[in-house]
Amino acid sequence: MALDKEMFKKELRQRLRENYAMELEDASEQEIFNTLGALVKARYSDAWGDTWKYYVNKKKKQVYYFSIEFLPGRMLKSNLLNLGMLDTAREALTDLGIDLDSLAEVEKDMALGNGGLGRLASCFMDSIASCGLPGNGNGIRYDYGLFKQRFVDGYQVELPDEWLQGGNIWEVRRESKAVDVRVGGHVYLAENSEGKLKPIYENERVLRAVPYDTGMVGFENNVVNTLRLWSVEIPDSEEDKYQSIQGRRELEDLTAVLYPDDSNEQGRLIRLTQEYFFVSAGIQSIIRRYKKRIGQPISKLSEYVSIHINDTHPALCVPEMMRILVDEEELSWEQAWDITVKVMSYTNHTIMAEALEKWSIDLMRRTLPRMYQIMEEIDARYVQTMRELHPHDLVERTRIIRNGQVHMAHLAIIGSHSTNGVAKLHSDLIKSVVLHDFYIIYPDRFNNKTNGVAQRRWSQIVNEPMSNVLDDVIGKTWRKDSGDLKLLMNYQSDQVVLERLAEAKKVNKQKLADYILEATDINVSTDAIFDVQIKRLHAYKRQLLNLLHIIKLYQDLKENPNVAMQKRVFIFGAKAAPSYHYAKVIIKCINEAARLINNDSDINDRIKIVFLPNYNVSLAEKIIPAADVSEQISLASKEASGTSNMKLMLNGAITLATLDGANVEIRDAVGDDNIYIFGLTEKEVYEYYENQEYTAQKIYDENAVIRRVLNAFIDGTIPNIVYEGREIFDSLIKYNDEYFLLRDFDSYVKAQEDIDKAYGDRTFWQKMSLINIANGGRFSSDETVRRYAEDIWKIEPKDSFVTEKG
Ligand code: NBX
Repeated sequence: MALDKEMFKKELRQRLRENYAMELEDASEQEIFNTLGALVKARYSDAWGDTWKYYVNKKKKQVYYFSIEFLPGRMLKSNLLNLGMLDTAREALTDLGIDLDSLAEVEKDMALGNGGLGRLASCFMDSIASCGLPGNGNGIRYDYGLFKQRFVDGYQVELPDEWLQGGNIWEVRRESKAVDVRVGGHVYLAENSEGKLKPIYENERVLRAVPYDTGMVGFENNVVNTLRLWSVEIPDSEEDKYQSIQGRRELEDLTAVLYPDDSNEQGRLIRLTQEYFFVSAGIQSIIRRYKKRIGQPISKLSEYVSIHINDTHPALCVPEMMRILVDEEELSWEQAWDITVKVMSYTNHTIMAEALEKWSIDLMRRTLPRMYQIMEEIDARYVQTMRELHPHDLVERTRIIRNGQVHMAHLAIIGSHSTNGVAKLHSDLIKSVVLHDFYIIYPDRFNNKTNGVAQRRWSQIVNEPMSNVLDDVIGKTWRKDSGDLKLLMNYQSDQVVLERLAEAKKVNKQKLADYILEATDINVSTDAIFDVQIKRLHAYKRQLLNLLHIIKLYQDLKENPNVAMQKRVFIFGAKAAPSYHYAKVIIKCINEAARLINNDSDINDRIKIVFLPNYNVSLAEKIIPAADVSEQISLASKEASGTSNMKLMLNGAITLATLDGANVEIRDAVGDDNIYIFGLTEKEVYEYYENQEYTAQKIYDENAVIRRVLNAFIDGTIPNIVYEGREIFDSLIKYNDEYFLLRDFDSYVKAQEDIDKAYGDRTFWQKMSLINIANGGRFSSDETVRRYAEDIWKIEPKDSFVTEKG
């Protein structure tokens, strides 16, 4: 039964009394939040159970999305929206003198991910439920999420993210579903009484994996799927082995922290154990459930279960499934392999060589001896089969165990039936360059699934002013089917609509300006262009190119204060991996440039730099609705897809981009006239690599503008960066500018000048903005997961569910 405003208020008060013996008027924000959370959870708990029963009773094939990262951010408003309660809750709380938006700020961000990959996993969880698809997440419940970022004297400082302090109202601990995971020790094979070879474990450690489940609420469809995150504990049977505090600590450390590096796998023992821990726990629980609830022979597993490997971190799914099928279910190797390949599918998220995961044989063998044996067997059989079909060197290059290392991407491709990239360009590059050898061997396994974003969160929830205008202009159907945003195209010349959208943008900009003032003490004007670059800090993403352009503007203005140009606020949000020295140097330089420019009275507020600390999902929700310009300026070929590009366009920002990742598809969606493209194409980048003819020094010598900008890093123009400035300078000149910043600089500056002019023509700009919103619907993760469901997972939506439930 739907909850009306009065009932809502009554229930909230009642629950407060029951849980805290308190009246609303005396409760703290945290207490009210917890109570509201419990109320919301109670509203979906029946549907959660019913969804599960439905899948089991109908023997629905289900997908399990294995990801070592999930990045949901806050869940209160999203759950309220999906339950159709957002407006009621807002009004009821207003009556009680409580502002929903400030109350929502009490919730700690669930930040169990680094960036795009983890956020994508969470967008998929939302969309899978909202499309009524039978799908669940499987991951790790880290006690500490991604570090909190502060700036001290312009340097990044990392603090622990204690997100569980104050409790997590959404999760349910399911002790009864715990499983044991075995690591370390030795394994050898011995014949059992029936003459079968069985693994014997010696001196292994047993870890108890306890699941915490969180409901993934679908949008107004009574579907609630499950995100299952595993936490480590000491099993009762092992208690006497863990008598020292240090021993206990070591074990409990396993799920304590998320590794904060989003590119460099450092081959750490704990990381490898983390990977195996959630993979083994997840697969064991799937098999247990399958046997108990589906009751079909194990040989039919692939008809009921699909497992998705999100990047290579869960690639041990392949040998772990083999272990269970062969060692425990006693299937033949051939039968087990056939099932495993049918069940597994894999997504690649990067072509950057340093991010391709490899483990030394030695570490693998010591940490996961049985896994290693199985991978050796997979590798040997692969070589044997392929040798008859392909040249020797091709087979050698593609095998799993090679040069003393285990190649996880090879394992994932060989052990699954589908490998996909995350944008058209990326998927093409995978086939033609990075994984070309595998494409020769398995041409049918490769496919593309362009990323998408949870549109309800990234439009309706974060941008109410815009959403209200859309409702008035095109009706409300876009809220369920974002394809209907297209209807807005009919209004591209409607002055009234353009003005209303511009007003909404202004409201968002003012809100962000208030936040900026509060967080950084910097005053910014909403008349300025809000130019936004928000993503992890990486050399290839080229935040430094953005900075070089800002320094140029600064120098132009110093030279001639009368230069005609729009006011601009350059907004950055970015965390650097704690061990990524160069990225941290860039942060320091941006912060020092900010201090210089923001306080220079000659500049007179015409340009400002705002580097907001601690970029995370909640901060993204504040920045994105207020953005005018979306910086997507990675070196072509390096960014697999990007997803902030999609969120920003959906909120009416104009994209300034290289032809990289999904930017290419954004251009196709909005047309050349509604996006600013610059820089080398991916083809040209590869030509430079082939001909080895790039010389940054030459550009520096010949281009006076670039020379002046670069000199600012070493001649004291930007203060307090004696060492950092030199490092930047050397990276560009002495070490020849790995990401071609100097090569793309002129065309970037030109594109920025075009943007400056365009912004001066109000109607022209507003029309571009409208066209971006109208075409943003194409990048909905609803569409993306439907494609996965149809092409890869072979699962079907539960479309009749709502009517069946009555
Ligand atoms: O995945 C990102 C890509 O860089 C983006 O282009 C893409 O849009 C996004 C979703 O497909 N990759 C990413 O975020 N990687 C990681 O976060 C990562 C984390 C840990 C790790 C390696 C990579 N060991």
